[in-house]
Amino acid sequence: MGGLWSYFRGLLGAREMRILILGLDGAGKTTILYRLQVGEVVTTIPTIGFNVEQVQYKNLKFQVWDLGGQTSIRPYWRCYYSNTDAIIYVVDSADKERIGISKEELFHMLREDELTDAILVVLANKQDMAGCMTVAEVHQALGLEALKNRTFQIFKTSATKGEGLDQAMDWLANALQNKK
Ligand SMILES: Nc1nc2c(ncn2[C@@H]2O[C@H](COP(=O)(O)OP(=O)(O)O)[C@@H](O)[C@H]2O)c(=O)[nH]1
Ligand SMILES: [Mg+2]
Repeated sequence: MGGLWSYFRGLLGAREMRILILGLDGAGKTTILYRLQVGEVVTTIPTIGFNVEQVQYKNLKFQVWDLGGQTSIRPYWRCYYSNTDAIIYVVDSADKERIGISKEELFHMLREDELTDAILVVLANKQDMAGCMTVAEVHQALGLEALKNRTFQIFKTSATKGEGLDQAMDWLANALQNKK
């Protein structure tokens, strides 16, 4: 990385921008958050019991938590949805078993009123793993052709190798700039 802040420079100093990094556990979200090298990651555990990892750089705030699992805590996610500018949705391309759950979670979330205008970046992560789904297969398995009226793009990444993230962040920074 390293290019991140040159991409986002045009957005700094404007109003606060909020970016959520979401996906099933094990998809690679925390790895990506650290890869972005935004600053110190602070983990908070709200009393209702899910981990929220957060980093802030100037007016840019990234927040991360795991989807899936307990449905009882779902309503509390809403506390974090307001004023969300973008969602980075991370998928483990090697996890064919749970891609259906990942799809359900994604569309469940996109139905939230407060996320109507959020830009969506899907990262087909773990592309370095043998036998993983291609980016086209992930697109298909998530049913992304059904997306309407949403600024959206999918990228292939390997968070551990640091591949593909620059491209995705470059696109996102541009999309945010156009939205501003
Ligand atoms: N091979 C491979 N492993 C990855 C990649 N991204 C994350 N991982 C690994 O997958 C596991 C889960 O990653 P983590 O970031 O904790 O996932 P999270 O639960 O979504 O935050 C860790 O062992 C990571 O090292 C990737 O692109 N390729
Ligand atoms: Mg994590």
